[in-house]
Amino acid sequence: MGSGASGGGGRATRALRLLLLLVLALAAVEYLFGSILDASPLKTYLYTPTYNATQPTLRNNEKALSQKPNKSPTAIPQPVFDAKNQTQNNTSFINAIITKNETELKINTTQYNMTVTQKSPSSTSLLIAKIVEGLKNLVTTEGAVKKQDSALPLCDVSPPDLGPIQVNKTDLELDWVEKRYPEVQWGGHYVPPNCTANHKVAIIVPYRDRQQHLAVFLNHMHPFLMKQQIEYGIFIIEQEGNKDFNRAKLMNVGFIESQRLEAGGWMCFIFHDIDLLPLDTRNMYTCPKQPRHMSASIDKLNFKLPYEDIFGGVSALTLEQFINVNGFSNKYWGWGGEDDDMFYRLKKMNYYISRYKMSIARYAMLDHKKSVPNPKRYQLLSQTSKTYQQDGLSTLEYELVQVVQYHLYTHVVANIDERS
Ligand SMILES: *[C@@H]1O[C@H](CO)[C@@H](O)[C@H](O)[C@H]1NC(C)=O
Ligand SMILES: *[C@@H]1O[C@H](CO)[C@@H](O)[C@H](O)[C@H]1NC(C)=O
Ligand SMILES: *[C@@H]1O[C@H](CO)[C@@H](O)[C@H](O)[C@H]1NC(C)=O
Ligand SMILES: *[C@@H]1O[C@H](CO)[C@@H](O)[C@H](O)[C@H]1NC(C)=O
Ligand SMILES: *[C@@H]1O[C@H](CO)[C@@H](O)[C@H](O)[C@H]1NC(C)=O
Ligand SMILES: *[C@@H]1O[C@H](CO)[C@@H](O)[C@H](O)[C@H]1NC(C)=O
Ligand SMILES: *[C@@H]1O[C@H](CO)[C@@H](O)[C@H](O)[C@H]1NC(C)=O
Ligand SMILES: *[C@@H]1O[C@H](CO)[C@@H](O)[C@H](O)[C@H]1NC(C)=O
Ligand SMILES: CC(=O)N[C@H]1CO[C@H](CO)[C@@H](O)[C@@H]1O
Repeated sequence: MGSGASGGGGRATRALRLLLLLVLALAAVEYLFGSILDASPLKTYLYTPTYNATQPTLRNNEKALSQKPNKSPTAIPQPVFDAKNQTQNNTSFINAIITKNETELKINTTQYNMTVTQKSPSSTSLLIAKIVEGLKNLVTTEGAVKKQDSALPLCDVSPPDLGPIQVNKTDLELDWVEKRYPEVQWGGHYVPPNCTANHKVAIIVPYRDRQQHLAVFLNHMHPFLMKQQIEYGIFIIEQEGNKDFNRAKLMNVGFIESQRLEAGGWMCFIFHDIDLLPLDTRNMYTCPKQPRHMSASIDKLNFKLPYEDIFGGVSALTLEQFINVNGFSNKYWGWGGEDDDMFYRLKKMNYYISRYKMSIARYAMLDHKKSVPNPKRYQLLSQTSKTYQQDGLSTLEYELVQVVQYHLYTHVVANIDERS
């Protein structure tokens, strides 16, 4: 914005701008939540499970009815994304939109143990990304997120009793883990009971074939995160189909879906491999001013940083940072490269990587088979700084297969294969 204009002309422009923002906001709400709202009785299947055991593989076999977005996408102005023109520094407006109608969007979990929504293959995600893209060019101070009135004081900036902790890698039953954390709300959502959290963090975990890790991960992460007195949600994003694992694209899906599900929106995103468990509660799961690489010091790598620019494993990005770099690439199928790709994006946008010191950024890694590296990764990487604007959130397409809220996590299943 930066214009110094004042007086009548300035006010008029401002009013016009606000009007435009309002229109955009309504359109965005429509797109972001249209599928949920329209769906309500017909396309949202509400299950009371026959038994309480958590069952991550539970599926609704019914394939969804098809539904087209009922508004023409052309109605939405789509500002050109210009990497050099990053004057905007505040994306709180996006959250304001998502907050818009909390009462309607809140999934009522008091009545059902499980909420399943399904929708047809659609390109609405593409539209979502486009909208997000458009909004980020509109800097506004008027759109600030309204702080919820709360009688509770803010939580301590540095919560008490933080320090090194043990990890228990023993295989566990999810049922058993579930019973241990009654204070966690349905969907793996936690809000500190005695103070107002300073941070609202979505933990995004790309997932496939790691059921033995899931229980261990949840059993470790919930008490770890609770200790830090943050508000958080855990989202397990599973890839459907037989194509090679695409970690980065799943994280893009997790970004969009977690934001869609959370009425107030998340401000901070931690992208987390399921096989990494933090060993020190001083390793705060929050987003600092610069992107943070969190898993710097891993037991299986002798607690040494493999290379300076590494950004894989566990990393933290603010909403604004993630949008500014256009999310992750969607093109990395198979193991490797996607985290370096993100590093290049961040560098291109003049961010730098921050880290805790090695004595704090410590992680234990769970055992698993080594994955097959993607032979194309170097070639893809060489293109990143030229192509990232055309590869990422702005071009994300996927089929949301289902969303299930279990007690300790929200399970999102998506088919991310490219449609031919
Ligand atoms: C689920 O478990 C709770 C507590 O263990 C029990 O009270 C409830 O009846 C169970 N629900 C069903 C549907 O089995
Ligand atoms: C870049 O931002 C400035 C200030 O907001 C604006 O005047 C200019 O038109 C923008 N340029 C592009 C290419 O968007
Ligand atoms: C954005 O950054 C500019 C310059 O750093 C600053 O003047 C402006 O107040 C900031 N705007 C917001 C909304 O934070
Ligand atoms: C949100 O929805 C509720 C229930 O439909 C309605 O009463 C309320 O006015 C809406 N709030 C806003 C801000 O639109
Ligand atoms: C959720 O459903 C329960 C049971 O029907 C109802 O009592 C409660 O008011 C609902 N909560 C919200 C937020 O709608
Ligand atoms: C964004 O703007 C709001 C309102 O001006 C301000 O309270 C908030 O601190 C800003 N956030 C960032 C990251 O600049
Ligand atoms: C790990 O957890 C299992 C299951 O609760 C328990 O039997 C075992 O003693 C624990 N091991 C350690 C080292 O705490
Ligand atoms: C919140 O306060 C209650 C009552 O003082 C206390 O029992 C409980 O342990 C506190 N919970 C946390 C997470 O600090
Ligand atoms: C954790 C939870 O909400 N469990 C509920 C599952 O459903 C049964 C029956 O509706 C409730 O009694 C449980 O409290």
